[in-house]
Amino acid sequence: MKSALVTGASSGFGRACVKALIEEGFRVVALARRKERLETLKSEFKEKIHTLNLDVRNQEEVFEAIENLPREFKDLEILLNNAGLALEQKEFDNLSLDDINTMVDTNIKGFLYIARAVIPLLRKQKSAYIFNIGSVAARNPYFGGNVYCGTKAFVGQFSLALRNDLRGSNIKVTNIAPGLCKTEFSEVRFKGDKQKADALYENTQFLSAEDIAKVFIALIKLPSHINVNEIELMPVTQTWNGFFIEKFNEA
Ligand code: NDP
Ligand code: 8X3
Repeated sequence: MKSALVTGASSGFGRACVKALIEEGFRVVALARRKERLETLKSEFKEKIHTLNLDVRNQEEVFEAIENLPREFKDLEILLNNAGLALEQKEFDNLSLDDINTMVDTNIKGFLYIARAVIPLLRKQKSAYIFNIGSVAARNPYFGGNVYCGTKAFVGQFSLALRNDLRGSNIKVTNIAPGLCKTEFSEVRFKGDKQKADALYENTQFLSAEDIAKVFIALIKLPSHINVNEIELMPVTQTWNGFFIEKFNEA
């Protein structure tokens, strides 16, 4: 049976993709920090799931856990490198150093630890597939996006560059860059302020985590010779807001 590893499996895109992969006949290694959420997945999917309760920022734990995967989960063919977060939406110079570090350490460094630990396993397969979760924020700077936008731009460029390094390996790489999608993302960003988070999704149509999972599964099912480098998706209700132009007040 084919295996996949999904980071950020306790919520949102990750959890929806775990379920979709299992429906497609994969065994899944599900990684996240919240143990109780992982236990719920384990009790639902039993032997089809192996849970890794860890923080992607912990370099040592990441490498140790992946090195010691049970034999029946070690033949990884798919990596969904998805765990990530935004914190706050305010001017960079008002952002705390803790928040800056958490975003960089999770979205860039933790993301790289996972890729670095898993790619040697993917290389052992006849073919394999790496999905990185970027964002529309990578190419569309918005007020207060600063560090988060930068981390997702990193994911996008790293994904493209990685394809060069993997040439000849039969490992595909796709950067999936979603727009507005209702998950726990905004609650995390606004640090539990549910009202502020909900306001973003009020009176509009947003993407769901299941929508992302559908796109993910459709990509997996493409013919083996096609590599989709990047895919950006938004709800139809979302477009761009254009440039902001400062107007001087006349005296
Ligand atoms: P959620 O907040 O619902 O899920 C985030 C997941 O990441 C959780 O499972 C969380 O698990 C995990 N995670 C966060 N930090 C860590 C860590 N240090 N170690 C391990 N796991 C971690 O948000 P989404 O599903 O929306 O987000 C998934 C990805 O999609 C993120 O990279 C996000 O930036 C990106 N994205 C989201 C969009 C949106 O509008 N929702 C749009 C574009 C991109 P736990 O807390 O249990 O560790
Ligand atoms: C999440 C989408 O626009 O809130 O990556 O940054 S956005």
